[in-house]
Amino acid sequence: MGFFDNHGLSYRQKKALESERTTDLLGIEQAEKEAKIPEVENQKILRRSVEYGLEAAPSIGDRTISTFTREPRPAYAGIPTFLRSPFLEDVRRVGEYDVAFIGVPFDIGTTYRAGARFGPEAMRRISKLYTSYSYEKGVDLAESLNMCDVGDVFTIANIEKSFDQIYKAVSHVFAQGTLPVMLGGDHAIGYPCVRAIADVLGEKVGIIHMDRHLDLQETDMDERMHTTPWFHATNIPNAPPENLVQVGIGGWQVPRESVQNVRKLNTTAISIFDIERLGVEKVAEIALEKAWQGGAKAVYLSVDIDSFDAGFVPGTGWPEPGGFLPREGLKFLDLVAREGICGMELVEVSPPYDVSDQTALLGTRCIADVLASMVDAGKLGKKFT
Ligand SMILES: [Mn+2]
Repeated sequence: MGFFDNHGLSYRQKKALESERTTDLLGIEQAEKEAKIPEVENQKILRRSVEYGLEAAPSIGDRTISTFTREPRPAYAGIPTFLRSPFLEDVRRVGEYDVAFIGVPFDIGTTYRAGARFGPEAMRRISKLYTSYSYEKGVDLAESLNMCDVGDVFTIANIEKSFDQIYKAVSHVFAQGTLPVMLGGDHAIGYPCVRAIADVLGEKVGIIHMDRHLDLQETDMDERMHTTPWFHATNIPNAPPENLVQVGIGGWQVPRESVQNVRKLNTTAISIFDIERLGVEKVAEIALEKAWQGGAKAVYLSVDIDSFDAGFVPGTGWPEPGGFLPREGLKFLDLVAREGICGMELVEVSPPYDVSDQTALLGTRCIADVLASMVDAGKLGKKFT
């Protein structure tokens, strides 16, 4: 008998006895979850593409391929709508959908780099890289949601008139019971978007706002620029400042007037150091507690892409180092979305300053993840069933 007999079972033998341990892995769990997701809608899309786009040339073995692309393949082909959702030409029919993507090509509220008017276009284009299925979430959006892209709001070269247009567009979609998802656009749009939702809802709405900046000034350069939306949004009687939570704040671009308004208005500002100190889960818990307090009926989600560390988002109006890392930010969004939101905006993607579309891609990712988290948590599905 050698000394090794006292060492018990070898590593591999032990692992064989504990084979069920692999199910502790989320990666394996999600692979198993995939088996339960139907493929009905995806099959319909393929069949329709062959019908409308004609059968492929005889030499092509895969008969799901069509002559003209009418489905999400190849990624480099096709006319981009957001996440390949059908373009809804007749917006009077928006109530037939669970989710509507609304482009808001507006950047005259910017105080440094402009370019966010091209944000919707860039996010639509890069969103072609995404299938409808997310591995981590175990959700296939095509199977769970009816989504449409209603195109862009007709914005005008005038801030206040554009606000009126955005207000009308978001009100129309939200009043039909469809989740409005705004592709910004600079952050000034936050005010008309919240005003629309608060007016249609008629009950208290909370706001969760991810940003490096407070955006709480009354005016900037005498106008309601992208540094002002939350001052005006929290003036709406049923969107009170006590229910505004601002997460990720910090750095050298926060005007002192905004900071003074945190105290005056009694909003909740959560610094990026709080994320570091308390962790994402705890911060999300605090944010949800504050946003939903006092009988809030719904929570609106505003995501400024500059809340992420500037290294990940070069294509934005006011980049600031030290923000959320992508995995932290996405985790925070997951925790917020699971409780349900009534609308979302993704703002400040400025393609002229972007590198390899990475800012637009992260913006797209935030939106897709929020939708999948809501579906997974049962907060969104074929017309809320
Ligand atoms: Mn910002």
